[in-house]
Amino acid sequence: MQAIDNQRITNYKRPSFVQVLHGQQTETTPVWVMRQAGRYLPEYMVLRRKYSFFERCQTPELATEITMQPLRRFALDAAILFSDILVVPQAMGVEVLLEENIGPVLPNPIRTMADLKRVHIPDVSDALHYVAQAIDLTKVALNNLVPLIGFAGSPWTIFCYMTEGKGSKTFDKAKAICFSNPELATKLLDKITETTIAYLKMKARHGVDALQIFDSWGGLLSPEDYQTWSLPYIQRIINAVKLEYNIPIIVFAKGASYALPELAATGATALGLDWTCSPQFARQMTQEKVVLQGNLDPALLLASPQVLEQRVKTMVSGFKRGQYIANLGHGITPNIAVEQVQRFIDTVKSC
Ligand code: 1CP
Repeated sequence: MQAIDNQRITNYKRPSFVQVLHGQQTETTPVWVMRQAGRYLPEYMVLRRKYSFFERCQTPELATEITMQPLRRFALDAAILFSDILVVPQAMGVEVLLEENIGPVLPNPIRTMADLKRVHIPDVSDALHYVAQAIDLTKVALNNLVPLIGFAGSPWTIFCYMTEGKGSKTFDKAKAICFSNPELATKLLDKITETTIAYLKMKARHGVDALQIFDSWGGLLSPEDYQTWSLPYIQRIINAVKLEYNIPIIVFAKGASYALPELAATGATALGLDWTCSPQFARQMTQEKVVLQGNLDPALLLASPQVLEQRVKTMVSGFKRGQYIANLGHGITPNIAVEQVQRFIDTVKSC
């Protein structure tokens, strides 16, 4: 395969991300970027033109290469395995396509009890073996110098796509199922949860250093509904994984800062924050129970260098050293210049 070297990292060791998650002191604030492997990188675009999205996810050499791309440019403190949250519904028997200019499309969404019969709990070591292989390969490339994050969507966020059939600003069809057919909603969420537990355990078994659960659409729920339709399923995952593995778990519930106290009580090691809450508010809501991660508005990477630097400094000093991992408040967008990512990382390191 051309343009792929899966070259090992040899020159630097970056332990601070794992140290912070294990409650240890560090000299610098660890930093990584959500969606750091993605479309703002010209070298990603080269592979994107040559291979389809799921080819990139399902070919371990390609997934490894894309995981490594941002690490060759930037002194990031963690790698995140290139994949997608939607490989899980795919493994459960639901077709998922990624359409240009539209995004994920699930042509046959789950809306009835009859539809639910099509959904199964797979043997993840079979259906998602390519993810395990990509982890093995990436671990070799990372050479124990940079930690690797494995991830999954939260059951609620996966449920949103499986019922709605595509991305949405409101996911009102997904919510309608919860409100009008709670039995169906619960049964589907149970299946997703069981699959996700097995999936994350597999990742832990293959040696990822931390897990992140993306509850990207958690914030679409009211505080009351969050307690019913998202939190208990995340709790089940944390309990099940922690029972077998001593691995840090980060929960990123976008737009759901109202649930920070409950999320801090789940046993999660760290909570990811979006930019709609201040460091002071997040700390007050969570006390000293968890590490906090975030939360620069990704749009600030479009600001002038001076404004970006000043806002990063304010953010880092707001969270204070220790129990903190710097990141954006959501994924980096394709229109960001690589120099601004460099500036973001350098500024965190200068604080
Ligand atoms: O090249 C392309 O056009 C594909 C764009 C793309 C990429 C780079 C998609 C499609 N997924 C990914 C990779 C991806 N997805 C990663 C890689 C690791 C990294 O962070 O570098 C991760 C962690 C995800 C997770 C993901 N996929 C989430 C949760 C995180 C978030 O941003 O909230 C979600 C919601 C998805 C669904 C998804 N997959 C792809 C897109 C464009 C979307 C979002 C669509 C929507 O808004 O509904």
